[in-house]
Amino acid sequence: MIPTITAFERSPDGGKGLARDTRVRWALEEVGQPYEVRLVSFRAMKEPAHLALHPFGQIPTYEEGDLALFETGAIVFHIAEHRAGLLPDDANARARAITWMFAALSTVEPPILELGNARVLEGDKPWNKERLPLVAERVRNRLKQLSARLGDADWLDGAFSAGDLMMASVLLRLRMSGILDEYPNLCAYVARGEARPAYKRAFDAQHAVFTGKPPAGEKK
Ligand SMILES: N[C@@H](CCC(=O)N[C@@H](CS)C(=O)NCC(=O)O)C(=O)O
Repeated sequence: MIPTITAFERSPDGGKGLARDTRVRWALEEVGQPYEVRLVSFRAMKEPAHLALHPFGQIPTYEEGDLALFETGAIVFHIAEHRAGLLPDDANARARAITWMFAALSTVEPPILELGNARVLEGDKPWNKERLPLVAERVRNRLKQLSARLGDADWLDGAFSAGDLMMASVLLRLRMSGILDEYPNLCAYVARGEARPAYKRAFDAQHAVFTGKPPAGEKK
């Protein structure tokens, strides 16, 4: 059964990998699972048909037979659980890889999202000048801790896993801020993720939506 995911019909970043369907595409590419994409407009995302799939009216969603999922953590976990390539076989190593997925989404991503909000949505508020450095400091604290843990390893816990896929996806969103550059080992970590053929295929497939040149193999 070929799964179908949803993605932006028009993306704020023009398909440069920041929309969260990228992580789902990446996971599907890592495990060699072909997929279809249904593009949705901002209006359609808030209408009943899409809300039935995603209660918060967002992308991505994932449909496979009778199963409909939302939340990238749940989707990537589902893909990793049912296909080989993203989680180790050893039970403890598997549990640790899953831990890194949660860490990416619940410990590292929130301050990064907060920084994005402070920069973009709150940029014109009179209190922004005071708040922005505080928010940026929270991001730096997390990156410092993550950087210390990663050290000079290639990946967070042995071989590349869904935990790295999620962590690199979360860190990618920081690049524009310049903060990631302060942590060379995290920069190199993200670059290693982006260099993976599966990531490149995922990026190209998303980018093609906006350049009008579908990459070979993707059904439209
Ligand atoms: N926690 C959710 C976040 C989903 C999310 O924020 N999606 C964004 C695109 S990257 C979206 O649909 N934004 C439009 C909106 O919220 O109206 C996940 O990881 O799937």
